[in-house]
Amino acid sequence: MKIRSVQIYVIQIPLKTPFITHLDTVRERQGIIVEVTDADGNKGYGEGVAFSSPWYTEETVETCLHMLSDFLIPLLQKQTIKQPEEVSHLFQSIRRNHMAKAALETALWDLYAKQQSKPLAKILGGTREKVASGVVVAADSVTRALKDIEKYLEDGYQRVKVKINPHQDYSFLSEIRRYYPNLPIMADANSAYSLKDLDRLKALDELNLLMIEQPLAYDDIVEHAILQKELKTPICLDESIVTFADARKAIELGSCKIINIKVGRVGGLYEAKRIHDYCYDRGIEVWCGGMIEFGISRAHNIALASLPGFTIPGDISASNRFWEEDIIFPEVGVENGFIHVPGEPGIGFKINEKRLQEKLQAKRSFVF
Ligand code: OSB
Ligand code: MG
Repeated sequence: MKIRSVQIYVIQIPLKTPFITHLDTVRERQGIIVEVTDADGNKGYGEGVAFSSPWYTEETVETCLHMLSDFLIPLLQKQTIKQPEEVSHLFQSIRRNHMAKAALETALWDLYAKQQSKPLAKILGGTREKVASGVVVAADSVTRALKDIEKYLEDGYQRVKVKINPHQDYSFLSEIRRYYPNLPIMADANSAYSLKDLDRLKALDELNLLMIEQPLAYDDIVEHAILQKELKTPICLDESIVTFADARKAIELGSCKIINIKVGRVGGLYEAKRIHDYCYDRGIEVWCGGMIEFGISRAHNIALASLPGFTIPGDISASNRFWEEDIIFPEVGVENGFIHVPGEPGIGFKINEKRLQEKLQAKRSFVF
């Protein structure tokens, strides 16, 4: 792919409103933008989606910078690659650190698609012209949640996900259900429960939720299998699925009926597509997860969600869900509940240089 240089930009932008979960409250979003330039001057972009602290996974912005600078970029400098499919294999000598890997791997996919003058969605095998858009409500009061939902429904979102925990579940959700009897609602627990809470979780069955996401420990697919047998509501796994092998094991064990695929969590688009293909062949529904991301990762999500197995609206919202101003042109918008899949080469969005410079905290350059 004739890579000439890699630039890393670290940015930080405040969220319009705090994103509250039982694990952490995100007010400021730090992120890593990776820019890969080839010998002809084509540029591919990727985004590192780790947070500033390790509350969602073990990675952080700092660990990603370390991995990229000291291991991943040097590997790429040593070895020429023909296609982005080879990158996962190249990175196999480094254990985990999936978000760091995905930041660079996704940039190479964008670059490759631009070199081929094709939309990334088409390169990946996407079949949709638009993807269904869902939104996440991460508030700590039902009044706030209802206000947010009202606004999001006006914006056209098709599905609402609500963050839950043992202090904010049945009465919280049933209040929302009372206002919106027919709304597709799902709940995400981010591992707030254990099997001791079986009755609390069973009580949610009557609320007609689309699914419950990651109710139990992030690393326990055995207990999720036990729970799924007790629940009518489908379980969706998020944190538990960090590799293709995890997806296979969880499906074989009956730990979930649905999988949330996040490109960063699984180490890149190649692994994300492998999980999609495996689920598609077996009739397991998948949807694309979100990471409170900036426009570059959002663009990669749109391309991924255009694959045929993404049958459930994902956590892919408009740029203005989180940001006063995003770092891409045009910004991602939602129209009648859908996001248009770009037809331009690569991710189909340009970088908003002015915004990037305005929010820049640090920059590193690597010449090949
Ligand atoms: O558990 O899905 C999650 C955001 C950050 C970390 C973990 C999760 C989330 C979300 C998605 O819920 C938010 C979004 O980007 O829309
Ligand atoms: Mg989740």
